[in-house]
Amino acid sequence: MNRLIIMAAALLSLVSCSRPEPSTARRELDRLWKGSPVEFRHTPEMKAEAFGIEREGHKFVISSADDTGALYGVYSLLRDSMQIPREESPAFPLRLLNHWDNLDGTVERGYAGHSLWDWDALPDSVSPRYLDYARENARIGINGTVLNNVNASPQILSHDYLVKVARLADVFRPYGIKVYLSVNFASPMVLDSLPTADPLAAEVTDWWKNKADEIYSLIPDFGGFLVKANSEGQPGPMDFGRSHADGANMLARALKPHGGIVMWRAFVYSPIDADRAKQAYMEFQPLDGKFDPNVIIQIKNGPIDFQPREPYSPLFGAMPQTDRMVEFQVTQEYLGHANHLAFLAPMWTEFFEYVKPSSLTAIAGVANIGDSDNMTGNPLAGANWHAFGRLAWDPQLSPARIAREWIDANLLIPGSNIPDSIYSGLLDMFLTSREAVVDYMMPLGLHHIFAFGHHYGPEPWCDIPGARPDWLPKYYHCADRQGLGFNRTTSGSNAVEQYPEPLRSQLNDIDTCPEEFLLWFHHVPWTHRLKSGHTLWDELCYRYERGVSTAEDYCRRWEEARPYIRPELHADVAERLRTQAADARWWKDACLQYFREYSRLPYPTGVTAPVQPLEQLKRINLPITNFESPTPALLDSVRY
Ligand code: BDP
Repeated sequence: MNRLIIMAAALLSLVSCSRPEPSTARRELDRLWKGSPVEFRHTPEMKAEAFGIEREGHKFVISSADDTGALYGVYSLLRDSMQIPREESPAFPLRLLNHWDNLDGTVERGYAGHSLWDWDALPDSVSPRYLDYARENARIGINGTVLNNVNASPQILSHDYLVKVARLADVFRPYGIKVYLSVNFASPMVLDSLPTADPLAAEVTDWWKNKADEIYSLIPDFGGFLVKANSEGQPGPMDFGRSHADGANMLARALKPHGGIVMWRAFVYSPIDADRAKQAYMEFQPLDGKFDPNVIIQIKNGPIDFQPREPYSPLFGAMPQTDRMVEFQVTQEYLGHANHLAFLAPMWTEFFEYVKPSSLTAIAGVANIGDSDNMTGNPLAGANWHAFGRLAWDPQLSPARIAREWIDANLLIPGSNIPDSIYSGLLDMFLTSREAVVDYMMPLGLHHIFAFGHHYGPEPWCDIPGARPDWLPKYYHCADRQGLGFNRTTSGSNAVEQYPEPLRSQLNDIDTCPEEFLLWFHHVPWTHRLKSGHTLWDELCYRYERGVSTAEDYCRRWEEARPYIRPELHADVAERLRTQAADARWWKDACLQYFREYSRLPYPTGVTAPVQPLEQLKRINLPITNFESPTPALLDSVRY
């Protein structure tokens, strides 16, 4: 009897000390690896979201301080059960997707169909795809999602919508994902007819405080707000004579009692007549140190706007007393939409060569996700969603490793014995693809020579009477009889001054400026010799030519890999790659003929002369909106 009591007491004390098993982690394990020899160990001294994996005899032990860490450990073990023991923790505490989804179901700059969020059906009906979405994100460590477009409808803060948002938050919570919302600064005026949205007016402060209380009563772990203010027509504190700091701090104070944050975007167009590349810095740098601790300034990776290649935004180094985060664009607004292969891990790791991850509090990626069957439109674009999450977790991961992970899990027929040479050809396609896009669209630091509006094809000649000059290609390429490129040196707009030494002097000197940024910082004479020994004109021609031949080569490699690729993907991707190659020729023909009107130089040997006359290319009109990608059939019909 005594022994029984002692045993029961011992058992009871065991139960009370140990935590229950992390249920989502166990469920995922049972779903993906039934009967697996895995034990979870609660290790309170570990960091939030971190995990460790080790072997004990025949079993694997996943240790973590919290359930999310355990879940991440499961996905990590499934990805790699060889490198054990290991311990991992995320580089950035906040790793978010930004959806540019509108409440009417369209997705701004989204090329994967409509929004995944079925607002009409919510909250009563919950699509099973929300769970798929949560799992996909948790698999790569994403822990937050901003559900709606930065060009935000005030309606998202109405009670009806908040109830729908709460339902989504319930689905995502077990997967460690918090929900955030983009908010419109004029919401109090639109939703409740307040006479003002002045952040210093008491009625406005109260409105936001009450709104925050309402949100947290529905969603206790709500993440916070993302704000686009005083940019591209969006309302903001400056409409009321206040600063970005006044606006951001007012919202931050409403959220603070609940633990929420404000991500305030630095993507602005000042009314001032300065070089577009200087504006965010000019507007925000003087505000350094004026933001509340729960405000983070969200800065696009480059100073202009998600171009195929930009130098890093100098604002990252100019606000040491303010929390900063980077905004990458996963959706390919300027990189061929859902048609082109452009694996973006190399672009993002290039950014981290200049901006130390440890200087950033968080990381956001503008999502490339929609309601298409595979959620990303182009099946290969799934690799960019994967890459974003993986780099948000560990920015030191190599693009090759990330690409391999994705190819192995998503492209190849399981068990297919793909020969090494074909596999490395495939891998190389991913790793070179971003540079190929740069070559055939905007080599040597050219930027923003896209067609107005849809940002798909070339339009370096574009002129729209009445448009802001800094929305037009000529503002950026500055082609004339002397040369090409934007002079941002001390003799020009002096944007170089925003960079620290010694980089500033390096960029300022035409001979030391990295050639990939040459035309970003310099107006270069057509006959100036580059490192290759070629003149600028010849090098420009060679780069366009190289871009075209690389894109054509992708079609051949893809065909070669056919026996090893999942059949349901092969034909779809083959058609997109054909379109990519045709688009590359379109870019080359349009840009070289147009710039040649200024250089008046012959095409160098080895560069095939453009096929379609410039006048014909200028007439191409793509009737698409900024919510869709042109189909191959549409492109063929307008081009030939
Ligand atoms: C530009 C997009 C536009 C976005 C804007 C932004 O063309 O659709 O609203 O950025 O980031 O790249 O706010």
